[in-house]
Amino acid sequence: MAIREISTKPYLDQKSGTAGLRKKVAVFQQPHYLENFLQSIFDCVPELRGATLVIGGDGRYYNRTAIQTACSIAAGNGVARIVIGQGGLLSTPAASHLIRKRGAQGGLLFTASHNPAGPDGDFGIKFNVAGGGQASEGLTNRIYEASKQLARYRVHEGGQVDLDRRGLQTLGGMEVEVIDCVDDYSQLMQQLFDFDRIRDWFRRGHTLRFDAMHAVTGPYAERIFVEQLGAPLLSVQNASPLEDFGGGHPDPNLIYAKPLVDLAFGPNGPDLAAASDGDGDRNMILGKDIFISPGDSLAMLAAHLHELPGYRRGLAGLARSMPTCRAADKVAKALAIPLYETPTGWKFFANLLDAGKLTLCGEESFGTSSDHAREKDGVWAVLAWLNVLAVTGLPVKEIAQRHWKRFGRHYYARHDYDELPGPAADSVMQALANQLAELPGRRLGDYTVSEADEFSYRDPVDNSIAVNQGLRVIFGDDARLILRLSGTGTKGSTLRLYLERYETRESALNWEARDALAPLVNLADRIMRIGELTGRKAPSVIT
Ligand code: VG1
Ligand code: CO
Repeated sequence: MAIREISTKPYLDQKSGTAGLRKKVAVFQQPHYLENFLQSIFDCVPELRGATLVIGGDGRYYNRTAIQTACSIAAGNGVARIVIGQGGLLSTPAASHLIRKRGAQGGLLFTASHNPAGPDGDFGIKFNVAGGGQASEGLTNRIYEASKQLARYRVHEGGQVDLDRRGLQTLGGMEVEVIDCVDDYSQLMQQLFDFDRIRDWFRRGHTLRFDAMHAVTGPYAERIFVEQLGAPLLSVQNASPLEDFGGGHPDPNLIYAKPLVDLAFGPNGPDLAAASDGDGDRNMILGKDIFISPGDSLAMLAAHLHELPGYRRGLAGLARSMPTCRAADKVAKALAIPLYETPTGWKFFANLLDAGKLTLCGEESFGTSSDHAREKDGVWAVLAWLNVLAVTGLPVKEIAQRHWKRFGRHYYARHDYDELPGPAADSVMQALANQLAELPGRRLGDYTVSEADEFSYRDPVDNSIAVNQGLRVIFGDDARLILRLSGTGTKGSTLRLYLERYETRESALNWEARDALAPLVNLADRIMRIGELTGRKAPSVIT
């Protein structure tokens, strides 16, 4: 048993996207593929030598194999201690918290989030840095550059980690600590939320249905909602994490979590229905007969957060990704706190959170979280809603309606065109880019374009600049159309069209989103000609 240096040839495609490196499982199974990428990380982050590293995954196919490889490479690179969730499981936010709590110099998260799993599905790796946030754009680029030059990796040969046995083990000179994947996380949640009050809410007969979609949040939901908060066992469904997520698509939205949506809109819907994704960082919130869009959820939580124990001091600031609807902006204004607009991807919130400029942030893609972690957090969002319901005593629908009355309503939808040939997707982007200069001032239907641009972002903390973050057509406060290319897909190109319309008239607050957005869909057709340029008659998914 020794540390060996193995010579290897670089792969040229190890470029991370919006949230880590995501590829088909078969790509990761190529000889040395995983080892190469991991070694590139260790080469770019020398602080890991002699330090603690957190490892976990969403439980998908190949998770256990990848974790064994990661342990050998970590031992080969002089990591002092590894902390791993039992069974190789850690939700993304729980891993982020552990990195912070243990003062680790980083974390390896094996997940492709909501992408389908199994031998023919996707696999992925995210590297998070000290402090718990995702590697910055700069670091992921350095890792990519290193991977293209890589000639050898260092590995500890012999021995395996027993992922199922809690406690301390060693691998070569490295300590390995296998821990319960929920303990630390649930302790943190108890500091942030009023568990007594939520228990009371359940005792008074209120109901929850949480869909873990056979992914990582099952154990978290059972422990927290059922054991600690006293919700009946049947409040959590699809609770056992499976390697193929039960053949499903653990993406909590109106399409992939349809059974839950039907339940919420059915005769005996629970007071709160919610779901999370593969790695536990997304959330969907529904009440009886109502779906709360992620942008609304962010705004409504912002308006109520100071009523919850962990947030009594108030909010330092709010942030949303650029395509996320501007509902949070209205709340920030009312609270007289700053609102930051960042590019898509949680990594852009990290600096603001570290600098204490932010308390709450979110994305339209069903992501919400606070400064308790450096990742979005599905179970946290559900607890926040439970706590708001318990404190206000109001149903979800009433909270939403009062909110819209006070702040106005942002109707919102995202249209995804999946698996397009790259050139077709690029041509749509290019066609819109070509019009940006001439759009401002033009009257289109009921709207006038106030601005049209390509979004770029200067980080207010380190002044780094991210360009090429999506195309925007803005109609003042009234509406926006946004177009960008996804950075998480593993097949072809995915085009995302985001539509937002703002209404303050009282008679216009309770429309169906689809009806409210119909005029904007027409406008988008006129300006962007997606159907004509891609041959697609309709989006693949509307959320
Ligand atoms: C998507 C979402 C983005 C999210 C990212 C990772 O990225 O739009 O908001 O942060 O997924 O989420 P893209 O580039 O495909 O639009 V997760 O839960 O997949 O880690
Ligand atoms: Co996710």
